[in-house]
Amino acid sequence: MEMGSYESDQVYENVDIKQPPSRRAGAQHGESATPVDSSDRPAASCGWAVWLLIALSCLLLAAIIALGVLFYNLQAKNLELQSQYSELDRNYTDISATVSDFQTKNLELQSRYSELERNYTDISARVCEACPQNWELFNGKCYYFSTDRMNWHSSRDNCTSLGGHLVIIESDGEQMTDHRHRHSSTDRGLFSVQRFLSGKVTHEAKTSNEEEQSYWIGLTDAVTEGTWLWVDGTPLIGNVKAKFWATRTDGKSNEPDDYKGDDPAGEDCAQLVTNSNFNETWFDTSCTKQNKRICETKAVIA
Ligand SMILES: [Ca+2]
Ligand SMILES: [Ca+2]
Ligand SMILES: [Ca+2]
Repeated sequence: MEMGSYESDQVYENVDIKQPPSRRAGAQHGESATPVDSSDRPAASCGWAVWLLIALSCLLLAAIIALGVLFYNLQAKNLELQSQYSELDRNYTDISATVSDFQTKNLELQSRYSELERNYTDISARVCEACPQNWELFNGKCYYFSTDRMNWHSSRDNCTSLGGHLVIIESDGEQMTDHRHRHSSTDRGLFSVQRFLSGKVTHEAKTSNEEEQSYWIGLTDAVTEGTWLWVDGTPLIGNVKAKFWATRTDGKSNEPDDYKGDDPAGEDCAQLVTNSNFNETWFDTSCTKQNKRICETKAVIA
C-alpha cells in the first residue's frame, strides 16, 4: 500500500509540475481551490471574438451590398447620362448642320443681293445715260434748255458740239409721205413735242420771274427768204398744222414777218417764245439776237 501511496504521490507530483505556477503556489500554501471560473475564461473570450467576427462580417457584407447597390445605381445613372450626352451630341451635330446650312444660304442670299444691287446700278446707269446730264428725256429724245444766251449761229454750233443739234420740231420726212393714218399719228407726236417745249419755256419764264423767255430753234430762212429750212436741211413743208407761228393780235402781220425795223437784214431765224397758246410760240427774229437755245439729241434708250 505504501508503495501504492508513493506511486500516487509521484503521480500527483508529476501532475503538479504541469500546474500553472500560481495554482501550484496556492496548493503549496494550503489555499483552497478558488471557485472562480478561471478555467472557463479562454472559451468565453473566444466566443466574443467569434461574435465580433460575425458582426464585422455582417457589416462588411452589408457594406458590400450597399456599395454594390450604389455602384449599380451609379452605373445606371452613368448609362443614362451617356445616353443623354449622346442625344445632346446628336442635337449639337444637327444644330451645327442647321447653322452651317443657314450660313450657306446667307452667303447665297448675300451673293444674290450683290448681284441685284449691281443690276440695279447698271439699270440706273443706263436710265441715267438715256440722256446726257442736264438734258431732259421726252418721247425718246433728249432736250437741253440752255441758261446762257448766244446768237443763232453760235447756238447752232454749240448744240452740235454737245453731240446734238438745234431742236427740230418736225415729223420725219418719210413718215409724212406715208399712209394717212400714219400722218395723224406722227402729228400727235409732233403736237406733243410742241406742247412739251412751249410748256417748259413757259415754266422757265414763271420760275425765273422773267416775263418772256425766248429760245432758238433749228429753223432759218437765211439762204432763201421765205423758204424755211431745218438745220438738217429739211424744208418746213408738209402738213400745214405742223407750223406753230404766232398770230399777231396787235395789228401787225402774223409771223413770220421778216421785220426789218431792228435789223436791215430782216428776220431769218426762228425762236420759240413764251405764249399762253402753246400752238403759237414761233417768231422769226434777227439771227444776231442773244437768245437761249434748245438742243436736241436721240436718247440712248427709249
Ligand atoms: Ca432774209
Ligand atoms: Ca426772213
Ligand atoms: Ca418776226
